[in-house]
Amino acid sequence: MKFLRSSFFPAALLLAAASLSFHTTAAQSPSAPETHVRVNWQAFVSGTDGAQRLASLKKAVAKMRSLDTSAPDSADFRRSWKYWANIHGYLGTGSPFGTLAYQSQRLKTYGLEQFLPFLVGTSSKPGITDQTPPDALAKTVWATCQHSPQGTQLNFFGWHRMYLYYFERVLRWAAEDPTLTLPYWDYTNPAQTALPVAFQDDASPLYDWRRSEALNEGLAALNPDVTDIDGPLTTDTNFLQYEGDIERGVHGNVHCSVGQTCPVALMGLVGVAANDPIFYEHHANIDRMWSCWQHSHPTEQPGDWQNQQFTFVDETGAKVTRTVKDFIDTKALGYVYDNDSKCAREPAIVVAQAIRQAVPNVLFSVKPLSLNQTSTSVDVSIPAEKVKSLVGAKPQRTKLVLRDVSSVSAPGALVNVYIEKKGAPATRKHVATINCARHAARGTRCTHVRIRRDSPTAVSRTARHGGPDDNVRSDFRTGGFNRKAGRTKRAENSAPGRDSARVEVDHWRH
Ligand SMILES: [Cu+2]
Repeated sequence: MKFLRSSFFPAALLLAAASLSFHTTAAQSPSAPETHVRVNWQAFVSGTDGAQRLASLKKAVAKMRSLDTSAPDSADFRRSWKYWANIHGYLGTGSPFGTLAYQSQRLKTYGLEQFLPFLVGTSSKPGITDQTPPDALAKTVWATCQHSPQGTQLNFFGWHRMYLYYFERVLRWAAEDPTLTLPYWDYTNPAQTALPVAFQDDASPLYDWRRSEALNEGLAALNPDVTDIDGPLTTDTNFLQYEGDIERGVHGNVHCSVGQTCPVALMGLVGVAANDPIFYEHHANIDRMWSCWQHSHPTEQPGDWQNQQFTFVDETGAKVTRTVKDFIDTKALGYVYDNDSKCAREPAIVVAQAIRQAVPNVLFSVKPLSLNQTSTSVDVSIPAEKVKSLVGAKPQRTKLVLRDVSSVSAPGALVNVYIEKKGAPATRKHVATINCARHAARGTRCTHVRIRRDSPTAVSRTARHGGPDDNVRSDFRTGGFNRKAGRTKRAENSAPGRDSARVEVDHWRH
């Protein structure tokens, strides 16, 4: 084995068990003309029509934004970006979310005044302003999003499904594209936790500057731990419990992670969150989680919550009042998700098996590795005989495990982990960004950061099937917060020589 080291740089703080997997995502086309398929973002922008789909979505968002200044009593205003954000929530004297002054004071009270610019704007960037519903219809539909009022029936899923349904119709109108279908950001897949690239382009209508800086620049990804829904999906016993767990768990985690923290505008503050285009791809994934539950609980009895009614506007600007009951079956609404049957990372039964055979065969391990550099590499050479002796007819998985990743660095530093086939830099793949900013205090120790490789990618194939060329390189790089002039050097407080990780390759048999 060999360690490659390059130039020096204070490294990381790490932690949090990141469990990464690659999924192959085939682009799907709608199977029946009358049913639209909401696909994950990667599938949406891939394939022969990917560029056209993305262009269509951008056109729709740009068009809706262009209507923000329409006459307040016009149908166009009711198809505007602002109007749709306001349906979810707005700030103003008539809003349950209070006024701009109220939310500003709240940030100060919480000691979060450094985030005030995201709310009130800067000298060059406009901030949120107080809104007044222009008419009776706006008074009825604005700020009606349903979020859990402590233990009662929520209709968090129901209201948001209706909201996306009508929003999608407005998108189609705005794009002049009847095939445009809202994609979802599948951050529940650990391989898709980065903010989709199209949202990082500051010239795009999909961009907003009021997001976590590192996420918005592609320097960090969501912590896959906070986007894992296996718990609720496999152990919750009824719909309302699941709905609450999703809302308070992954839903809130993503809002707070994208929007710096909570309650910080945009995404971190419910009352203004829907101003950010990523809101809709986030909520499409939340809506899919409802479909996942429905798929695995086909006989669950309906509850009273299904009789609740909500009012929206449609793509013509007309008022529509609908009952949640009519939004239970997405197929009847004209859409399905490309995946609502394999929503857990580890099906419950496999988890149970894994626990039973809890001890993996360790194929390879290295001594603790110091991470206090810009780039730290380690070659992983798995003996061919050892692999051969373990490979059976049953499916195999090889996991690269970073054990005991620990740090005394200040929060905010990031370490990116890559894997490549030895001698073939073109196969390099980013497999994780390790970031403990919100989850760890100084000196926190973190164990078992697992990077799972189980898909037929160039890199993992060799590891999966074994063989004499089963050599990969694991590569740790600091996040690069200092890339732009004037940027806070968040990594500068880390402690050279004291951050470390141990690399092992485990071979699991199921
Ligand atoms: Cu939300």
